[in-house]
Formats: sequence, C-alpha cells, structure tokens
Amino acid sequence: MEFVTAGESHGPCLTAIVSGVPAGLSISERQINSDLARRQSGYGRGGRQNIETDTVNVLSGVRFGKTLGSPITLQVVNRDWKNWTERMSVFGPAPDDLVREVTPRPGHADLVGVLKRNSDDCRDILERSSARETAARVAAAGIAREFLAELGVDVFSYVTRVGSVAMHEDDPMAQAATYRQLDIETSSMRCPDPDATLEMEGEVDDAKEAGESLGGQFRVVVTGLVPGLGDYSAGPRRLTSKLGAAMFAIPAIKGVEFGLGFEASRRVGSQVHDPITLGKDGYTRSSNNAGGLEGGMTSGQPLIITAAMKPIPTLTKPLNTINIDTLKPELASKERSDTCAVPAAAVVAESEVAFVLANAYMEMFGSSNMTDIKAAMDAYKQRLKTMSR
Ligand code: EPS
Repeated sequence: MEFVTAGESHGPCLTAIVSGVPAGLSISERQINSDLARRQSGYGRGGRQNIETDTVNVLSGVRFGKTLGSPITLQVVNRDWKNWTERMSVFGPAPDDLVREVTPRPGHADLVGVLKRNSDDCRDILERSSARETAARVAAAGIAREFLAELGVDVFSYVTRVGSVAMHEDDPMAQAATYRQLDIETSSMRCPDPDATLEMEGEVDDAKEAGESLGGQFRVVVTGLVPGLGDYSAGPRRLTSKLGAAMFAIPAIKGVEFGLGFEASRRVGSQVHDPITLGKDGYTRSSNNAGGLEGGMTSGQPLIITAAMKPIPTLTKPLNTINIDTLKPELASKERSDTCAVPAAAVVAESEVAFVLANAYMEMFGSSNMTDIKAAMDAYKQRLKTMSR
C-alpha cells in the first residue's frame, strides 16, 4: 500500500492517492473525518483551524462502501482557498500587487527551499512545506487504519509533554496501552492526565503571550498486533527502520524512541529485556520495555513509540533573518500559525505508523482481498497456538 499526496496549503485542495489497497475492505467517510477532526484539534492551534472543517471526498477506488483493489483518490478541500485565489492562482501572470515572502523563517524550509529551487518567493516553498499537507496523509492513512481495524489492530496516541510540562507516568511502558481513548480524546491536549492537561494549557497561554511557540512529546501505541511483522534478516526490512523512517517523515519530529528508548542505554541488561513466559494465549512477556519490537519484528506486545517535536518555527515575536531581496538583516515573517501542534502531530504519527503496519501485514498475509488476508492471518495465529502448546 502506497500513498502520494499533492496540494498547496492555500491551493484549492489537498489530494491523496492510495494504491495497493486490497479489495473488499469497508471504508467509512465518517471514520476518516473523525481522524481529520482529531488532527485539527488541540489547545494552541492557530486561526486556520477556525476556517477549515476538514472532511474527505472519496473520488475513486471504492464502490458501495468497499474497496475495489484499484487506486483510491481522496480529496480534502481547502476552505481558505477562496481567500487566496489571486495569490495562489494556477495560471496567469502574478498580480501587480503581489507581496512576495522575502524574510525566511529560521527553522522552516523557507531559506534552504528558495536556494534549492532558485525562487525569489518563500511562498513557493512554504505552501508545500506547511504542515497543512499532513491532512492529506491522515486521510490516506484512514484506509490503512480501516484495514488494521478489520484485523483487530488499534492505533492511538497521547501527548506526554508540552514544553516544560510533562505528564507523570511511573512506568510508561506498562501504562501506555492502558489509557482510555475517551480520556485522551476529551483532553484539550490529547493527554489522559487532566492535571497535566491544565498545566499544558497554561504553558501554551504563556508561550502565546510571549510570542513563542512550543514543541513537546507524544506516544503512539498499537495493540492487537500479531508477532513476527517485519523481519530480522536485512536492515531495511526491519520494522524498526520502516517505522523510524515514517516517524521522521513528519515535519518537526526531531527524535524517536522505541520502547524504553534512550532510557535503555542507561540500564543494565536484566533491567531492560522482557522475560518470556507462557500465558493462556501462548508466549508472552512479563514486561514490555522493548515497546513491542524485538529483532526488528513485532513481539505481539503493544507497540510503543515516543517522539519529540520541536517548537513550530513561525513566531509572532520573530527571530532575525536576512531579506532575500535586499540581503539586509530583518525580522522573519509572521505567517499566521499555531502556538503548539503537538496533539495534532500525534494524530499524524498514528497515520504514519498505521501505513507501515498495514504494509507489514500485507507482506506477511497477502494483498489481493480481505477474505484471503484474514484466512492467512487466522492460519498463522493457529500455528502459533500449536507451537506454544
Ligand atoms: C496547518 C495549517 C497552516 C498552519 C500550520 C498547519 O495554516 P496557515 O498557514 O494557513 O495558518 O497553521 O502550518 C505550520 C505549522 C507550518 O509550520 O507550516 C494545518 O492545517 O495543520
């Protein structure tokens, strides 16, 4: 399963084409729309989210609610486009009164992008490097999520840190899969701890007041996985490498940890590795410090990935930059932006992870149609049962 997205932040729409989807998978617009709404949520988002109510139009590849096995086209219309028709016109000369973006924002793709593309307008770059594009990814991954749901796999995320405020967890690897999704989704920061949520909101208020932006950390948790997805036999086939690449494909992600992550490097072996035991359903572990990955494969325990997001580069109290026209020092441009988008980034990360896992399932159990895939998975599960009896 592959996807490609297209579309500028203030163009007419965002589009995603998802290919390689098995036939016979039930798709619901409602489910994709609820993921799109979650991506728009979070305390600290900017004015754009008041303009947009992202919803998906499914334009190909689905008939009577089920996938055909042909490419699926998904469209998310940009409601803000109506305010940008002249500045973002597809054809015709640029308007005489066009104001070019000439003060690149440190931390964004603006400067390196204009150098690379030989452009005199940072807007040529920022329209695509904007995290608005992630709406298309979330829509695309809606297909992967439906696929995983049919195989009994659930993907969720929660925010653990915003700036200097961290949610307290005694043993994150033991707790991560136990949070109630209702508690996460009803928190304005998508954090299951109500006290931490309030503190995070305060942190956002202070940052906004100071013209600052904030990053943070979140975890993606996946339950219901079969053991053995991925491979140990070659580096690029390790699920860890694929998941790592997918996480770093999200704008602003600066660090990714699997399971205990960096903490594992500080402990002795016996305090890291998860003892193997036999439970009623076969082999299991008495802890999950590995975060569900061993030897580049799923262990059958919940997959737990933690990621760190840097603060958004657009500041209302901007940093110094150089005007690319005059080559004189100036303050960076003040694009409308978010103070904090960590809760949204966590939803995007769910999407990236879902795509990787959907592919890992198809690699193992086939890709033509859901009936055959489920039969292959059931046979595999049956064999695992007999191996632990
Ligand atoms: C975003 C839409 C954008 C930004 C944000 C993400 O809207 P606009 O640029 O029209 O205000 O709010 O983009 C960035 C954080 C960024 O760095 O580019 C969205 O829909 O997620």
